[in-house]
Amino acid sequence: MTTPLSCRNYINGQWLNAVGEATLESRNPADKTEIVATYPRSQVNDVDTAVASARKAYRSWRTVPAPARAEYIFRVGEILLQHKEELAQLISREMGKPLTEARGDVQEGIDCAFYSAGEGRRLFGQTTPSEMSNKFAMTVRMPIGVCALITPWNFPVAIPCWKAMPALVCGNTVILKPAEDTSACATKLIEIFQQAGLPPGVINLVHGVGEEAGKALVEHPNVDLVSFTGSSETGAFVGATCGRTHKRVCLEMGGKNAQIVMEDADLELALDGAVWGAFGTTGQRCTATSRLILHRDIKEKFTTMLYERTSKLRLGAGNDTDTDIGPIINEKQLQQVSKYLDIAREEGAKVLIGGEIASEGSLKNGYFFQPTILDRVTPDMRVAREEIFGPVVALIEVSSFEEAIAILNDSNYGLSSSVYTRDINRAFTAMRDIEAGITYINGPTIGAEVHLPFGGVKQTGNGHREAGTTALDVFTEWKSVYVDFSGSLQRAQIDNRS
Ligand code: UN1
Repeated sequence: MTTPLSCRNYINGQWLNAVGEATLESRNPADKTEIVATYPRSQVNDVDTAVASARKAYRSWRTVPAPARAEYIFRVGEILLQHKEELAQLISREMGKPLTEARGDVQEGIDCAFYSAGEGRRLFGQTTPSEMSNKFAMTVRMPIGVCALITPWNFPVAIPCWKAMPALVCGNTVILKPAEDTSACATKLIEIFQQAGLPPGVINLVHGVGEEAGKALVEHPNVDLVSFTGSSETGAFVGATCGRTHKRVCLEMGGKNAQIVMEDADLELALDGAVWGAFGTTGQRCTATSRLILHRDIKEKFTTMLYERTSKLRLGAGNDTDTDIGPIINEKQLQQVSKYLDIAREEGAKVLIGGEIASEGSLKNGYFFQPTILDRVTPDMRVAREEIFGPVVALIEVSSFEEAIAILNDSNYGLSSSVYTRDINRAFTAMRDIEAGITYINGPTIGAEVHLPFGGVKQTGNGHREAGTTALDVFTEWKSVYVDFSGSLQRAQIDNRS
C-alpha cells in the first residue's frame, strides 16, 4: 500500500495547511482501508486568504495580453500530457473509475487546455457602425474578476479544467474548491498549473467540506462569480446565495437522461450505447443513461440482449485491467443507490438483474453495487424521475415515436438525450423536439467533446453552457465601446434626426 499523499491548500503560490491545522482523509472507494490522501479542512479564514490572494493577482493578470495568458494554459496541456498516465492511475485509485476511463478524464483536460489556449488569440468581439458620423463602435470581452470553481468528484481532472482554463484565458483569477473525495487529484492538477509558471495568486486551491469552505466561498463578498457542478440540492443553495449577493453564477446540476430505441434501430449498436451510457463510470456521470425508452416491437428482444450483456460485466477496482465497472464513490452514495432500489421495489418495478450491494471476495472492502436493470417502470415512478447516480437503468416501454419523445421530455431535467433509429425523418424530429442541452443520434448519452457547449435545460442548469466558445460567455462581461473622433458633441438619437 502506498503512503498517503499529504495535500495542502495552494494560496498565493504557496502550499499551506489550513489555519486550524485540521485535516480529513480521502480513501480508495475500491478498498476503504486504503487512505489515498490527507487534505486540509479549510475554514472561513483560509477562504479569506485565498480570496485576497486571487483579488490581488487579478489586478495584474487582467492586463497580461490574452495570447500570453493562453500560453500558460497551453503549457499546462503539455505537462498534463506528460503526466497523463500518472494522473490516470491516481484518478482510478481515488475516484474508482477504470483506467481507460481515467485516461479519458485526463485527455478531456488536455483537450480543454489546447482548445482554451487557442481562444487566447480570438476572444472575438464585434465592430459595428455607429449611427453618428466620425464615431466608431465595438464590443470587447472583459474578465469578471475572482471566480470560485466548485467541482465534483466524478471527473476530478476534466471538470476543473473545463472551468479554470477558459476562466484564466479570459483574464480572471480563480479559486478551486474540489470535491472532498478527490482532493489528491485536484492537488496534482494544481501542481501542474504551478509547473506551468502561472504567477502567484492566479490559481488557488482550497480544500475542505462543502458546508464549510464551499459555503464560505459562495458567500464571500469579494468573489465575483461562482461556477458549480454538483447536486441539484447544493446548486439550489449556490444559486440562491449568489442571487442574494449579486454574483454571476453558472450551475450544472442533475440529469435523468434517456436513450430511445426505436423498432427500426440497429439493435447491436443501440445495445453498445445503452451499456456504455448506463454503466460507464458506474452510472456516475451527469450525462449517464438512466432511462431506456424502448419501442414495444423490440422491447423483449432488446431486454434479453441487455440482460445478457449486463450479466457479463465485471465489478472491480479501477486499476485492475479486468474491471468493467468500478466502485461507487463513497458509503453515502452507495446507500443512496440502495435506497432507490427499495423505492423501485415498493413502486412495483421489477429488478431484472442486479439490485444489490456487491461485497463478495475482493469487493468486500469497497463500495460496489451490481449493475442493475429495472423493468416495468412507468414514467410516474420516482426511479423514472429522480437522479440515482449509480449503475441503475430503468426500462420504459412505448408504442410510438411520439410517445417516446413525450416520455423523454417528461422530466424536470434536460441534460443529455439519445435516439437510435435509421429513419432520418425521426432523427431530425428528435433533434428539434427533444428538450435537452445535448442530443445524440445513434450514439449514447455520454461522451461530450470539449469544443461544443455543455449544459442542460430546465432544472439541470441556469441557462449557461460550459466548454466551447460558450464558456467565454460565462467568464467574461461584454463592454460596448464608442470612440467619437468628430471633435464635437454628438447626441445620439437627437443630432442625427431632423
Ligand atoms: C459530467 O458527468 O458531469 O459527456 C461530465 C460526458 C463527459 C463529461 C461528463 N465528457 O459524459
